[in-house]
Amino acid sequence: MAQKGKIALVTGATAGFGHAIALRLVREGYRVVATGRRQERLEALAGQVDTGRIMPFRLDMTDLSAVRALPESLPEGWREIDVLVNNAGLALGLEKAWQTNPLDWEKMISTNVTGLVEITRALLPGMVARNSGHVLSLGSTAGTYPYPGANVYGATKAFVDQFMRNLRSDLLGKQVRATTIAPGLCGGSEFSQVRLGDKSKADAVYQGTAPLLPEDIAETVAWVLGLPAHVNINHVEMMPTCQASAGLAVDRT
Ligand code: NDP
Ligand code: 8X3
Repeated sequence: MAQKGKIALVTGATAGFGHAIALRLVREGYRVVATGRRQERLEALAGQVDTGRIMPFRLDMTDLSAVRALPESLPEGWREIDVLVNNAGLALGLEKAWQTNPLDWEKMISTNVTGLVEITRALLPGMVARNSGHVLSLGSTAGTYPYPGANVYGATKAFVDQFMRNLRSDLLGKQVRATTIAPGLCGGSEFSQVRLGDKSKADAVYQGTAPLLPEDIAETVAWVLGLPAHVNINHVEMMPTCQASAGLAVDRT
């Protein structure tokens, strides 16, 4: 197995994409550090695979001193992270910009942007020193295509994509890869429930659709990581077949 012995750290592994990605990477031969705030979920995830394949590690992405303390705070034998999957993130609300709660904006920025850049900054020196590694981040189609109510969420995802592209510029000449995966409508996760705060509203988002599923994202992550070392995928945009980008809007009132 090509990835045998390598270590991947997946943020936000307690639900949705991160949970599916962690399990998929174990199947690919990685040992996985699974992070998130809900410790019991991390323990349950680790219990789904052979002992020693997943290391549950509680980490709040907005706790910058904990994020900056990586990798030294990881248990011995788990510190040399080969692959960082920046997956933890959230959207809050769909209100128009002038109606939003500024605290929601702050939380999205501190998780999707600040936490993501800080953990990348913490783990990148090790990858560069070993001249081997891969940083893979979850962007979104919302980072490319605006829609009403996406305001700051979409902007955080645009940031992620440009951060990954700029990383590649800095990393030119190093065997450290950087990739954004930007999915569109994806069900089977807690994303819409977190965003809308209500299960029935969240279910309505996917009603009558065949959305992407967390396993589709995990499959894409495995594909990107499994490509030969001389191949860097910069950006993957993926949508379910039932979705397309909308046209520009014109106000005719
Ligand atoms: P989920 O809500 O199912 O999972 C989000 C994960 O992020 C959870 O494991 C949660 O863990 C973690 N998380 C959130 N805040 C923090 C925090 N402060 N510290 C640590 N972990 C945190 O969402 P998805 O799986 O759907 O989304 C995963 C990523 O993919 C996100 O970045 C999202 O923006 C992006 N995305 C989602 C799409 C979708 O349609 N679902 C489409 C495109 C991109 P815990 O609560 O335990 O801390
Ligand atoms: C999640 C996809 O369209 O809800 O990033 O913004 S969308």
